[in-house]
Amino acid sequence: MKSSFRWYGKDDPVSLEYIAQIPGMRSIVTAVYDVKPGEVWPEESLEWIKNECEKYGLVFDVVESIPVTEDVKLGRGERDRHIDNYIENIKRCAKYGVKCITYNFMPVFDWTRTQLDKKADDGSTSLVMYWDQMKGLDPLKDDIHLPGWDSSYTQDEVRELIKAYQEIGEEGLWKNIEYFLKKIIPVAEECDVKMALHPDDPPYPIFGLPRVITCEKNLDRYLGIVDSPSNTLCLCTGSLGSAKFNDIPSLVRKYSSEKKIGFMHIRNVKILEDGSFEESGHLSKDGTLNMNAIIKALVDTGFDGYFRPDHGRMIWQEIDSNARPGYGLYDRALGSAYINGLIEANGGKIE
Ligand code: DNO
Repeated sequence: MKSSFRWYGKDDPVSLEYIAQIPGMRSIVTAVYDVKPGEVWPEESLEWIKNECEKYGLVFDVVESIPVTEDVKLGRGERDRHIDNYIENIKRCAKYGVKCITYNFMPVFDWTRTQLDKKADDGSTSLVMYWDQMKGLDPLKDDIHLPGWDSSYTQDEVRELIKAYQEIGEEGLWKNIEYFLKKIIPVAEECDVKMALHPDDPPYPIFGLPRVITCEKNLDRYLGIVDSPSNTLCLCTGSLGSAKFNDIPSLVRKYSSEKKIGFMHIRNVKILEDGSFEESGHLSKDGTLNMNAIIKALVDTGFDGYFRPDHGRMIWQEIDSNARPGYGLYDRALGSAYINGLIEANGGKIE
């Protein structure tokens, strides 16, 4: 398995030098952040990332993410131009050594949380989604700014998008997914790149928006649209695992045996009585997921793709460092070391 770590580029307070010092670290997961979704990434930016990583003995071979625009997801407006640019971006990434590209099909908002700095008893903070903070919020009526949401949309734009998604519904979204996949997967295959689809986080509809990358049946449907070694999942244990109906070790075992996992996001999450959840430390005992069963499933099925520790808590005062919520150095590095231990103890190999 290939150990990787997310890095937000030159503005990330977590340096490549520090990342390279994490035991077993190999690959950097990043993106070009200063280009609007739907546009083409300059080659110089990709070359710069590759060279920076190499200076520290790291490999730039995973992209997270090339964003899929709302026009593509809604099947309207500039869809075809955006897909052409997406294809060009896949080719460019491949030219600079990228082997795996993460993306998602979540309408309007990526991950949804109600608080990014919930303090635990030990003083650490983490991201949470509490239903009692969500209840009563109606984005069609209220001006809502949930943490982590793209603030480039005005409230009116958000309302228009929500209505457009409500009109196309789940089946409309599936149709647009199919259109997109049929265009991009053959190109990714030619370029020897795995496209790794990130599940919806959390894996159920929010504010009446259709969300379909949520459960085993829908993951099967997705993978069945184009049968190709390049059509894979970014199996995020914390996203799928924030709903009790997903049995994560069994999903990992199944999709890894089928060679349908391009990338593993590995973190724990604690589901509360009412379905709310808190991002916990990676250790099994601290959350709801059995982390050893997840790693054992990967090792038993010969998984040789990329994995990364996912969100960490903020510990040791790192909250003051300006690192993005969930993306500080310390707790993710602890998560990485813990995952390494589980891999080794199960007889797996870290490349
Ligand atoms: C959250 C991340 C997601 C992920 C995208 C992939 O921290 O795991 O934002 O990067 O959904 O497209």
